Amino acid sequence: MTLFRKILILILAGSILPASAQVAKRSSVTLQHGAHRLGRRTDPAMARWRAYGLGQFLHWGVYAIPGGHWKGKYYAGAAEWIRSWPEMPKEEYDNLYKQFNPTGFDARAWARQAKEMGARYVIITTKHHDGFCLWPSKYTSYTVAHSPYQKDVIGALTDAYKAEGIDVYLYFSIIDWNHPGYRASLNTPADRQAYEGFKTFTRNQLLELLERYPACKGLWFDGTWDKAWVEQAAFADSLETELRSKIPGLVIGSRFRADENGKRHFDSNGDLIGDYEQGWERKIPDNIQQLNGNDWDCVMTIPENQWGYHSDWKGHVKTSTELLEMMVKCNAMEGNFVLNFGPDGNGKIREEETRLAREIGDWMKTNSEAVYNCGYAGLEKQDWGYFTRNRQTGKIYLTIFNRPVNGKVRVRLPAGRQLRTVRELKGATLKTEEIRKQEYFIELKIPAGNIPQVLEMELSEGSSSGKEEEAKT
Ligand code: H79
Repeated sequence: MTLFRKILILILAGSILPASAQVAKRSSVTLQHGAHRLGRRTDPAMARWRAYGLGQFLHWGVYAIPGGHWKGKYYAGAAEWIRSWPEMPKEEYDNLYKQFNPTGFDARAWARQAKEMGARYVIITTKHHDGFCLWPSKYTSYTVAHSPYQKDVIGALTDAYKAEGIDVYLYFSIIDWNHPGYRASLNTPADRQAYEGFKTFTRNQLLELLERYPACKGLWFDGTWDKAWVEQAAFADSLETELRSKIPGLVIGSRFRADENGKRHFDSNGDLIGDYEQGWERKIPDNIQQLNGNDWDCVMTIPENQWGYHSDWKGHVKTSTELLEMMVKCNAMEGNFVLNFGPDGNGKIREEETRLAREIGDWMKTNSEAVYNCGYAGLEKQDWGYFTRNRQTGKIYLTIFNRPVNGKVRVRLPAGRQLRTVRELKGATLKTEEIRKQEYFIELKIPAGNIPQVLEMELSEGSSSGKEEEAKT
């Protein structure tokens, strides 16, 4: 091919690329270990991930035994961090596994409850920062196999959730306070040598997990911010490729690896590393612009910051309507909402969590149509709540969290779109009134209550008939 033809093809290719990819072409730095792809994944496995809407997070480990207390003292931090508390003798914590015997654990009961709540996927802690493994890893003795319980918790959960039709994702912490080679930073040649052993161990464990649990759809990494790990761009990049080769379609977020300049989540060119933005922990973006068109998840705790079991929650505990609002807000901005549960040391899910799961599930039974496979509707956010749009059917939903005192929802539409009909889900068509050009009232029928109501709206092309009466000011 002549050089001229090559240049011509490049120019033509540039003009047909989607806008997002063209923006990404601004990149100026050549990277060995940056983003592997520009723009969203378009394969069926990722479409499946995108459609979940609601997920469950499970934090379970030996930290559930002290449950935020030690020798009568109250630990105010996140319960799964109790080992790092000066009041907690490390030696004693590292022997807690000898008491791990959750006789009340019933994987099927957890899975049923998650199903009833409406969760479409679950993320399970295989190993948190303390290093304790809920599966019988060959590469350390600090596992459930050496506890009095002995049985494979990850195996039981994987089977039980799969049986309920809930996709399983495995959480894995790179921070490992139990492994002798783990370091937060590498300051001496001895540190570097020790860390090489830790890297081999990490690779072995991850490959082991994917081999043992091939139904796993993705990995949710945590504890990747320490300098020692951030410096492993080449290793982490090739490991990610290796992991992906084991399970086709494997979903891995932006938290796993940094680029060679130590940039995390977004590489040195600002491009997302991994399949989705994984930085929304206990927080939700204000608007869709903040997400730059990327897939993303939000992982949320029920109290302010407790993931593992803490027997004595302090501060605000979210209600089911608050959680539902967070979920729909995420969905409306194309995100998945993942709600955390921290079962106790005996394997029971606490009463507060069970009640919330039931309340969310009750709502989902009638309204999940506005959640599953629903994303951004292309309409501006309005005061009463959130628009969502089903990616397959194109149906547009309104979930009303702030019911106006006049009982009417005010909907503004962009130029060129007209409101055709609005109805309750499986219910009556509602009366609408055109207030002015591109602006309508929808008269709600059901009385005000504390249940967020969902409506389905049909639009048609064309402008509304109302006269434009712009006041001169
Ligand atoms: O697994 C959950 C957390 O334990 C983990 N990510 C979620 C999914 C996480 N690890 N670190 N962080 C979140 C952020 C760091 C928090 C800390 Fe603290 C601030 C560690 C020490 C001070 C909060 C307060 C936790 C312990 C005390």
